Amino acid sequence: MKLYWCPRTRASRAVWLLEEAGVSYELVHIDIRNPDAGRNEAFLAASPMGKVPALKDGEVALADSAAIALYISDRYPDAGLAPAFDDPLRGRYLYWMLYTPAVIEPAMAEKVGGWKPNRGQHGWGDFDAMIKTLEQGLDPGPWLLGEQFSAADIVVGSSAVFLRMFDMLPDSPVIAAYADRCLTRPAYQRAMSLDERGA
Ligand SMILES: N[C@@H](CCC(=O)N[C@@H](CS)C(=O)NCC(=O)O)C(=O)O
Repeated sequence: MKLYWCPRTRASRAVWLLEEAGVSYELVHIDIRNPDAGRNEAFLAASPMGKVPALKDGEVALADSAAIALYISDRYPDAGLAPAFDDPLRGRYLYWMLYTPAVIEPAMAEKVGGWKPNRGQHGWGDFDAMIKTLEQGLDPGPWLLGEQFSAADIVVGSSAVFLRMFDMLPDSPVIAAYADRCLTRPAYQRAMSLDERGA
């Protein structure tokens, strides 16, 4: 399996995922910060927009960190990162899995871009609603599915870490504690050290 990756990007989320899954993989560095660096064809076949992370697993090629998280947790079910198809928790898992690309990231763009919030018309609600809804999703916690850690926590938890890193997290003890729980996971720490060493 090849993970097309660049340090200090959303690709670190996919490294964390693969470390949690315990699968073996190779990191292929794509230098997204250098527009003159040639782009690997296999990478572009997996990632039509030329964005990291992207993955090649045998015949399967795909990009987007949430899509990769869905793929890995279903393809390698022994890792226990996703509720089974007939588990009622599956609905909640899918909702939160898409929360990062569908809600958190557009809401972050709203905040950074200074866009006028429009909760009714914007698919992501607005930044404040995004934060409040996530706080509710973490009640009672400790994870989005309660006691069960899942790949949705890798995608959303890394967003919580990014929100704090970019100084965008309002006073939210619930989300701050969630981000801290993510940081203590051994797979997260291994992933960050790989990200650093590759940098
Ligand atoms: N929705 C995508 C976003 C990926 C993304 O925007 N990656 C950035 C790095 S954080 C990238 O590759 N930028 C380079 C470019 O767009 O040329 C995901 O979650 O994987």
